[in-house]
Amino acid sequence: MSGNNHKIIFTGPVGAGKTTAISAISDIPVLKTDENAQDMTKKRKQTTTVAMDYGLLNLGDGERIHLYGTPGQERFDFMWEILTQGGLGLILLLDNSRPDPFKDMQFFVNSFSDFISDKKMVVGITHMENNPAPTIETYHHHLKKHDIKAPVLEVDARKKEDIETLLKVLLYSLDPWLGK
Ligand SMILES: Nc1nc2c(ncn2[C@@H]2O[C@H](COP(=O)(O)OP(=O)(O)OP(=O)(O)O)[C@@H](O)[C@H]2O)c(=O)[nH]1
Ligand SMILES: [Mg+2]
Repeated sequence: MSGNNHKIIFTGPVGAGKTTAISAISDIPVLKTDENAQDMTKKRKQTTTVAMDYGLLNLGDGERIHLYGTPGQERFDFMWEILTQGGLGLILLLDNSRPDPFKDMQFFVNSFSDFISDKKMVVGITHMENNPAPTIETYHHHLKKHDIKAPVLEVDARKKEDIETLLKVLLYSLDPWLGK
């Protein structure tokens, strides 16, 4: 993408809130590819993304942010590389209520390591209001241990202002003019 069009990718495990977050901030009805969830996923929620989400955010002055969400399930990981092409930055959402969110973080950081190595990433931790542990500081610690520089914020994917803040932090780290 070029000019005034920018592409941001949301990724993370099942139920972290990727589809919800894109829906919270998109200026257009989100293109979703949710299907009824089966087996393990169904225990957590009814539907799951099988290909991608797409939303659009107009920043004004003709600047447009194209928002792409990946499926969380590993069996759809063939979409991950396709969806990152031409992207400027990555928003990694992690669900603090999952059994081992650090393992999730490690898994996604590894899966997107090529992208992260020359692009920016921010991390949003969801479901914290009911699951205060692990803390944001512990996430910082883990990232530092792996020599990864990325801001970590508590967010609720259902709250527009939370996702706007997360996106702003990412855009600001990419280009202070975009993050204004
Ligand atoms: N309590 C709580 N619920 C949240 C929070 N963030 C998101 N949710 C809910 O968690 C669920 C997330 O579902 P999705 O948005 O479908 O998750 P996803 O990451 O797109 O999942 P897949 O497409 O299956 O990979 C929704 O029911 C949201 O309303 C949060 O911070 N707290
Ligand atoms: Mg989804």
